[in-house]
Amino acid sequence: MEGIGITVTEHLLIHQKESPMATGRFTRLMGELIFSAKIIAREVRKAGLVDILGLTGEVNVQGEAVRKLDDYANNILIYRMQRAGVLCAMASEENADIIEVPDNLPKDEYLLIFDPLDGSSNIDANVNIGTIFSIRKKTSDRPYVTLEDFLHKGTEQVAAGYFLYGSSTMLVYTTGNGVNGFTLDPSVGEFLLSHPDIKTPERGKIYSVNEAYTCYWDEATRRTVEYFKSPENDLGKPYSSRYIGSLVADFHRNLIYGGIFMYPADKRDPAKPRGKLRLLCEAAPLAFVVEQAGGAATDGKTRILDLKPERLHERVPLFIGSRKDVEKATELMSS
Ligand code: P6P
Repeated sequence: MEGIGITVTEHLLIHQKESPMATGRFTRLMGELIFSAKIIAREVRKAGLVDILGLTGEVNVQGEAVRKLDDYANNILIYRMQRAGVLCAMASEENADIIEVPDNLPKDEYLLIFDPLDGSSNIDANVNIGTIFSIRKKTSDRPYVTLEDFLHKGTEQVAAGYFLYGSSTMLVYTTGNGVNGFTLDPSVGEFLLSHPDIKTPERGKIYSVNEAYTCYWDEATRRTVEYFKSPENDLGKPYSSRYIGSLVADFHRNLIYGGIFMYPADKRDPAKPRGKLRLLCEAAPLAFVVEQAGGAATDGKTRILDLKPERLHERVPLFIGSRKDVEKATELMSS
């Protein structure tokens, strides 16, 4: 009988015995995360119809105006994941401090870090947005969780990925054994394996950067971006410029087609000398995914996964995508 394809739950169970998370707790964690994303996807789909758009009047820790859908996604994830019974704490891009699982709820040793709705400034324009997640394990033997438990290198992630709310809803994630993509079939409410074993081209033809900030870049950054626009580059012709302004959407397109996404440091805001993107909830999870797909990610000098954060919301410059493009950018940034 013609099946409907492999569901993400089947995929998790097939690989559960091959993974260090063989106890089923990891499968349960992913199951709850997927359920939360289905709820968020439902709200994103109807955002244009219900008065859920617009501002809540609040401002998040990043100083950005919080839109209702942002808030909604953040609350859904916190509420559901606190009840998953496998976490001891979480950290959200929208919350200043870590979020512990209350004592009256079941706990375990996993930590979850997420950006609940990245690209949210595009919500009103119906542009693709996404949820980025990073799954780690508490390694300290303290009986309680502290901020220190989150401030570890990206190499310690046990899993990472993102949900993309676009023309279709997708889940792309890795547990360190390659990258797989799943597409939500809304008719049955299941994520089905649609992109097995994703590998990103070793050199792309696309560069993604917001060139409005050229005047704020240092000389090395300008030289690096100019390389991708030059007919003298290793591709032998200028790369195409593609910039959506929604990290998950820009990242996903480059993952599939090849290319490089850059968000360099700039001199715009003295409070953000290392750029806008966050290490723990954006750069590190996407760096894990891209490396597992054969790509690379650096801050212009150092491998993203080797960076140890000093603060929960630490920001880093990000050069991520096809390996040869990132290597070239890192070489030029360091020259
Ligand atoms: P800019 C969205 O607000 C976001 O955090 C990322 O999704 C996106 O890549 C970036 O900011 C866009 O920033 O400064 O180019 O508008």
